[in-house]
Amino acid sequence: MRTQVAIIGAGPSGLLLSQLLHLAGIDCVVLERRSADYVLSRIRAGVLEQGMVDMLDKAGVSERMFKEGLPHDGVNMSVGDTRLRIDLKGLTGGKTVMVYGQTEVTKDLMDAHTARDAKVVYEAEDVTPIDFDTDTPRVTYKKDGVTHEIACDFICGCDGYHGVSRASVPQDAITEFEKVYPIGWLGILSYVKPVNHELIYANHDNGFALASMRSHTLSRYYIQVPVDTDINAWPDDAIWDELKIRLGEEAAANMETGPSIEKSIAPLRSFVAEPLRFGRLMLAGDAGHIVPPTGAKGLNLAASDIYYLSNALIEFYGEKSMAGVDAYSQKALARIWKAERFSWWMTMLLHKFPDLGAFNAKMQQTDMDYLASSHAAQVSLAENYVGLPF
Ligand code: FAS
Ligand code: PHB
Repeated sequence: MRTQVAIIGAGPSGLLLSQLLHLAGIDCVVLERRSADYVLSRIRAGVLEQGMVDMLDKAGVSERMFKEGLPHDGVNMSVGDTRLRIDLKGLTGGKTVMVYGQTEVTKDLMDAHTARDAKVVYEAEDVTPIDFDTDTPRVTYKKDGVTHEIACDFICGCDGYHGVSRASVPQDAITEFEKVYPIGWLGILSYVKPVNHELIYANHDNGFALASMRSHTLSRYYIQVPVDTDINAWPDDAIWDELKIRLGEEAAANMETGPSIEKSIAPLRSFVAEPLRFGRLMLAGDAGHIVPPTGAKGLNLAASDIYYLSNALIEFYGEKSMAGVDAYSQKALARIWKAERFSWWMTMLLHKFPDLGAFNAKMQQTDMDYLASSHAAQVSLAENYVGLPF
């Protein structure tokens, strides 16, 4: 088989790239090792920056998002007794965020691919990028016991943190920056009405909690837990009790509880690989970077990577210019590191680390008090939360 762009991974990065390239008349194949149902079963991001909303609109998959998504003008934060609403819209000249789950984003992208009978191979085994340091890269994979080979011009590694793409790059050609936090987020999904019409991030003496949502009837909550926590140690009632403590009296009084329909623990890590391009192989999304979810940046960083990468490939095929491809890594990393910084800062502000100590606890409280007293500090948080420009 031959195609122009081979994409490894059918998560939001891979499917968004595939959709944008198709609309530009560029032929691509997507290779995904899991089933479509498995990909959809992973409950992940919930908050979309305007940049992601615009990308989904450009990709022609925004209809349901505009109908069912919840635009949010503000977000709430509390550290100890200091509570604060950050007026995102007022502080950023009108920018907002859209609450619309990653599962729905991925489903909308999958439906668009199905509608045009796009070449997406699910349950592709042993996907292997080959010769990407030449002008004639290839990808091999196995399906139903048969080995296939795809000749292409470019390979886009959209296969997440544990994917094969970054792992295929020679160790001396890549530098990895990583910070692993000794905490995880235990998340639950439950068909109960959200406790507040906007998100609440709370740093309580017991630890971090987040009240989020997917709709007016489906809530998403998280509590910080030690990274080695056994999820069976947290029955639903214990989670609801802890959320009531950590989110404060007003939230506790308004909180509707119910059975969890999903419960999982995600470890927290900051990670960046440099560069993101190796000859004809480019990394995008979680394949190239990971942020702790505290800043709601993970999925949204995939959007800016795909913005730069799709434009670079469209330029290559349209103008036979490698300028965009050559500039991809540097452009993407400039925005990635700023999102890494914001996600790290929000994580350090809002969590009770085992080795925090009295001084760092004072710094957290003082950081929050400064935020509450400074318009400039709130503008800074707001412009990062709604998303820095692409
Ligand atoms: P993904 O990991 O979503 O997709 C990669 C795809 O590649 C997967 O479908 C995988 O099966 C496939 N793949 C992997 N190896 C392969 C191989 N060898 N061959 C073929 N296919 C292969 N972000 C937020 O903003 N907010 C959150 O609350 C949040 N929570 C998260 C919770 C968890 C547990 C995780 C893991 C991530 C979370 N994220 C969150 C970040 C998340 O949303 C990612 O940023 C987003 O999924 C990035 O999308 P992709 O780059 O497409 O990577
Ligand atoms: C979510 O709704 O899953 C969510 C929202 C904001 C975050 C992280 C996760 O920062």
